[in-house]
Amino acid sequence: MPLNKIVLRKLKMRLKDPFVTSFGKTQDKEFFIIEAKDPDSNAGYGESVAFTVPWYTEETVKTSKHIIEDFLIPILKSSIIHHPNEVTELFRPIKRNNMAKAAIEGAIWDLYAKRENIPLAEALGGENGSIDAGISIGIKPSTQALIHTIEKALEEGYKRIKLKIKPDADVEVLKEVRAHFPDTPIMADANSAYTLEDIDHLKKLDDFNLMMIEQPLAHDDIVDHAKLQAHLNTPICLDESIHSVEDVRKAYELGSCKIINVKIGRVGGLTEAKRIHDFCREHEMEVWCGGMLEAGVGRAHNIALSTLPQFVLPGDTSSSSRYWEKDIIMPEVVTKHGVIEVPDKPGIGYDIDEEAIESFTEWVKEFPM
Ligand code: OSB
Ligand code: MG
Repeated sequence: MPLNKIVLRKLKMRLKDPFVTSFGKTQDKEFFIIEAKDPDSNAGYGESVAFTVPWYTEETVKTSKHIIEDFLIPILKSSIIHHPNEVTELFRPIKRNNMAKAAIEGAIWDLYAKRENIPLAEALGGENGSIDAGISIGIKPSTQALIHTIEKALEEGYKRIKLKIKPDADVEVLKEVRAHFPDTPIMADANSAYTLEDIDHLKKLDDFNLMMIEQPLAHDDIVDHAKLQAHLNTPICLDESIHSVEDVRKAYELGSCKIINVKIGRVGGLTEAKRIHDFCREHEMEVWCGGMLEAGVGRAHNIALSTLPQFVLPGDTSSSSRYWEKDIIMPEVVTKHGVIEVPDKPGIGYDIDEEAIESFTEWVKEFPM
């Protein structure tokens, strides 16, 4: 795969509504679009997902830039790549910084699929022509506002509702929500807001017939999660704790969770995400694709990944319009009756909206290969 240029483009886009979690609020999304170009004018696109503040994992927009410019691009420059699944190995000498790695690796996967003239979903071994869409709803100022948002999401057809919870907004909120929506598939995401000392409190969540509780305990824990899972009927899903297929294996062996949320950025790219998928398939663990409030390019990658057969639960990939007044891809991602149709064009299958991307661009830097 001949590479002749990498373009690093810094964007800033404003979310329609601030997204609130147990850690704080995100409204302006800053990120990079990576463009990997070959001599035949094919271009592959990747999107970085680290936030400006390291509240979710340790990476930030600035650490991503540092790692991409100073380490990952020089590695690419001095390497020959035959297939995108070699990139993970090439980047292995650089520890962690998975979101920086995934942004580049994603662009190379897209370029590869375009050169092969096949959809990215097919290049990854995907089997499904459409994916089920769920929605992740941030913490709202009141339970009434939350119930209203859930009503709207259900009218739009989303197949499951994820709510954010935290220690002073959990049991009472879920009690009211469950009373309003007795049969809706609902799950709760704590973004590591609890400790094992909260075990009796967390056991109360078993009353609400939740599909799962996502990342209740520390971002770097799998031991306490195993202790907690032994006391809960509700399945635990791990998000922040999972950075690799090795982490999934250990969580599986310890019994730390029953379900895995895969995020391409958190695990260092599509190749590792696929490995996690394969492990889960072999061990009959349910898996779904999480989200990082992505713009269109990252969203398109999530859609392609979600076509793999063990993605048996609806993910957090929703319509572009849920996040943005205007997205950077054409057409935008649309959910109809809770389903997103997977594009059948080569690569990510969506075109870049050049005018839109320009309007959100702060700067562009080019790296000849
Ligand atoms: O914990 O899954 C999470 C958003 C930002 C950071 C972490 C998380 C989330 C979400 C929203 O839940 C996912 C999305 O809609 O993209
Ligand atoms: Mg989460």
